[in-house]
Amino acid sequence: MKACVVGLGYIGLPTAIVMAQAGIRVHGVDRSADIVDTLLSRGIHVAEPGLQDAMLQAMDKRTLTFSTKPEFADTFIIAVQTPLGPGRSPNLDYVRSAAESIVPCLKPGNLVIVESTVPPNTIERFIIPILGQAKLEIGKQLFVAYSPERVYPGNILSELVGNDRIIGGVDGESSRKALRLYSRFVRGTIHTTDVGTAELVKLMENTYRDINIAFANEMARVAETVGVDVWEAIRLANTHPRVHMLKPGPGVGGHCIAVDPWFIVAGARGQAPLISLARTINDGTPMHIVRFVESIVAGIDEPVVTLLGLSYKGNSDDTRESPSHAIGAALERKGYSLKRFDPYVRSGIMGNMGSASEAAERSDCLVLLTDHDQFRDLDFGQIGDVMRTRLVLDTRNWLDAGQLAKLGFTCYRIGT
Ligand code: SAJ
Repeated sequence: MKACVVGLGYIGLPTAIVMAQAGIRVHGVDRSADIVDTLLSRGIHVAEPGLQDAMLQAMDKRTLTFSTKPEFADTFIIAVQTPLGPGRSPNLDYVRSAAESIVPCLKPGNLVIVESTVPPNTIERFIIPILGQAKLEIGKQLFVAYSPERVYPGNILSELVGNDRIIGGVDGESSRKALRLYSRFVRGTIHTTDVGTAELVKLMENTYRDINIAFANEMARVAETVGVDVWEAIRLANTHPRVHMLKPGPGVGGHCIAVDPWFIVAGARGQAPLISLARTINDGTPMHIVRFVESIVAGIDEPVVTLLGLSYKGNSDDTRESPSHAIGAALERKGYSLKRFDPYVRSGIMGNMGSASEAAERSDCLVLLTDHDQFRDLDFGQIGDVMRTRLVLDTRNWLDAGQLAKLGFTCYRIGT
């Protein structure tokens, strides 16, 4: 069995590696020569625990190869990005060129699986016509399925194997063939369905999370207005057996949850007002944080603000769609001097400084944006000593407010 994985990003590369570990011969393809060169020289461009070691083992066993061009194989997996295009419409350019690139390699009996997140009906209306150029009869000579990735960045290797998987074949035989492939390395339950349902399930999962985060963010503002601590209220609400509220924060980042709900809206012809509203609430949250900061530092002459955390979520170096971009830019537009520190992001990138103390020097207010574990261990005594004014805004309820107060800080938390 040989598989060709097209797209070696944070889904395609781990998938190729896990399949190779399961004894499948895998050829990984990326159109970026830089990425392929990095991998061939045993480096890695995806920061994910354990990934590089697993990749090197597979390369050493010669079950994993890389190049910029697809090769003949039994199965082709498309795992390229689908960003938002202008007007919040899905940009399928990468999926199109990935599908076109495999057409010359397709032979009777091949299976093509799309893992990229796509709008409803993309496989039937967009992918099948492209694959049709191979002149193979779908369901008899060429088999096609959609199987969305569901892994959690930071825990990808274990979730790729352990999570349940959804497979939607364009027909029964396509589903069965895809099931046989994933059964080689998935330990979770594999659920088969039709292709349209599989496409929608993926979008629903991330939209479910987005809507629930929007609810939490809205409740934080309600709590601020009525004078209640939202964190305590959420903790207590979650003691109800059927309530599982998520957490408010500085906004929703990453390239999945902040993007995928728009894929539903784009195809829903006005039937998704709740989804649009949730997106709008979450997209408006960074400006709420900016107003919060303004109110805290009001009265300070030429305030200096320090952002703690630039990545979109804790213990990650990923800054894509991070709320820190919008918050930093808006504060700068308003004339604040800004300093930034994130232990996971390389120095210099986005103005990132070498240490928290350096970023806090002469600062008036720390704004904690990311729930990195390391931030809990910072020496706030030393940090306070170099600050001009000891103010903290915690947007994640992450720091020990009592401890900070003892060190002379005035602490604010969103949602209180
Ligand atoms: N966030 C909150 N409050 C919360 C939870 C998250 O404000 O209670 C924020 C985070 O800080 C972050 C954003 O939401 O900025 C998204 O982070 P996340 O950790 O919820 O999810 P992602 O984007 O890293 O990964 C999601 C996952 N989807 C679900 O949990 C339904 C993952 O399983 C998907 O594979 C991934 O999207 C994807 O690629 O689609």
